[in-house]
Amino acid sequence: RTAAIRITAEAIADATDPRSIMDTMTAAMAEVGRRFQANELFVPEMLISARAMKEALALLRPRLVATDVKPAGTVVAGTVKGDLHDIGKNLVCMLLEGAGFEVRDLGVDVAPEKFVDAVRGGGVNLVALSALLTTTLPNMKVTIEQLKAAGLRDKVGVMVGGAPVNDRLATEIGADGYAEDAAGAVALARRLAGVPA
Ligand code: B1M
Repeated sequence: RTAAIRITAEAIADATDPRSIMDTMTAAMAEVGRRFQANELFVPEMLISARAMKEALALLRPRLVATDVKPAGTVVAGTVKGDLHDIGKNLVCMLLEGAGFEVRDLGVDVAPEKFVDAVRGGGVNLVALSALLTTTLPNMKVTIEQLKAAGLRDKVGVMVGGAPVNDRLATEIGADGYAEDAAGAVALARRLAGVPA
């Protein structure tokens, strides 16, 4: 963990592009996932890796969110119910803020009703749902259905993402779009909010 922080601080001091530091960390985390799947790493090591990445990302945060862009809209974001993975969602939130969006991050394990309440509160343009587990994917659909049932679905754009999500699933569950990564999420959010690229 200290090594990740030290290397990140050094890269920042060397004026390395923060996006490329972020991409390096993301690739390292993908390797952690591969090793976990191959039974070479276990949950405690995944936790250590996650903590290292979160703390290193905290150093990058001011560089990723620094913006003088005009307000682009308000996004309510969260990881869906049952799912505790938040590193990717946090990255998406940081880049959205950097692109001028106001982000209301509801955190992890967010019940559909919480998303509905946040949209009901008003002033929301987009809802951003993240899921990393195949077992929690259905909660994206449930969230969209509850927005519909509350009569709020037409008032917001809904974007979805996370490792097990794809374009087809997004269409099937009635989302407005899917993005593969955080940079793609910004492009998608701009498109859905009608902000020129
Ligand atoms: Co978990 N985990 N995990 N885990 N974990 C995965 C997801 C897994 C694929 C690992 C594996 O088997 N290879 C696997 C899921 C398998 C499946 O569902 N088929 C898995 C599992 C099984 C589990 C547990 C069940 C393990 C257990 O307890 N036995 C458990 C579940 C807990 C729960 O949520 N209820 C669990 C727990 C954990 C930790 C807590 C240890 C930790 C999370 C810590 C945290 O987030 N605070 C963890 C981690 C770190 C991982 C891996 C290794 C890395 C995830 C990550 O942070 N990646 C992951 C393996 C993997 O993904 N390869 C794995 C880095 C991050 C930058 O990428 O999150 O993909 P990602 O986000 C990307 C894109 O997906 C996209 O943009 C981001 C930036 O580019 N994106 C969006 C994400 N959200 C978006 C939203 C958008 C648009 C784009 O629009 C709204």
